[in-house]
Amino acid sequence: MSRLISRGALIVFEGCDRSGKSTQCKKLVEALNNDGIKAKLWRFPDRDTAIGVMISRYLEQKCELEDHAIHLLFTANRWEAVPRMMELLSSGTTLVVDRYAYSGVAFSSAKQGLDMSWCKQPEVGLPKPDAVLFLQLTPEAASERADYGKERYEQPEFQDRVADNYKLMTDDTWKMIDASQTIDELHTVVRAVALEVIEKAKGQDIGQLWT
Ligand code: 2DT
Ligand code: MG
Repeated sequence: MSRLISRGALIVFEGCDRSGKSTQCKKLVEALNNDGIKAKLWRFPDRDTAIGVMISRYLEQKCELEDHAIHLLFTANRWEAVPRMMELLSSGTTLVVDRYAYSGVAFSSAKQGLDMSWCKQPEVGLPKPDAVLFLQLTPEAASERADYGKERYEQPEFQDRVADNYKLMTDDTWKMIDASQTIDELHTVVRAVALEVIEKAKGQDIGQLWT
């Protein structure tokens, strides 16, 4: 199929807390834009929508929500963004996304009573990332960096279970990246990977996650 405009790539960052995802996402978008490549920073949860406001209150521990219910809100917060994401991707903008469905599944299924296959179901069919850049940090290095705040989930035991769950979701779109490097070293690696992914995505249709 020929296209008038080649599409942008969907590049997702995942990794444990304090692995540098937000910093690297921001630096990557800046670098791509400086190179004249259309790119936009995106993040989940998007706390600015009506659903996002509920999620944010939950994370700030201002309210309680049943575990399945909050899982579905996180997922709904992605689905509500899909029309806009698809519009941007097809008009040639690369999206650099800080957390995605993998966070959704890794965090929810770290709770008692929610299994991974149940957690994956509502995420099935979301736009499939062209690449998942997983910023990898040893538990020791992570705990040295960790400066957990007051948000829900910011505890070492919970984060260990999240890390185990991430491992169960790796597939051929995942690029494991050593996050113990300096910010600039890591950025150099990330940028090189992203440029390859953007080039490759041009000739491919966007897939559907977990179908
Ligand atoms: P940050 O805003 O610091 O990234 O923290 N989470 C995130 C979920 O439980 N499910 C999801 O679907 C997503 C995207 C991870 C957000 C916190 O919310 C968790 C940490
Ligand atoms: Mg956080």
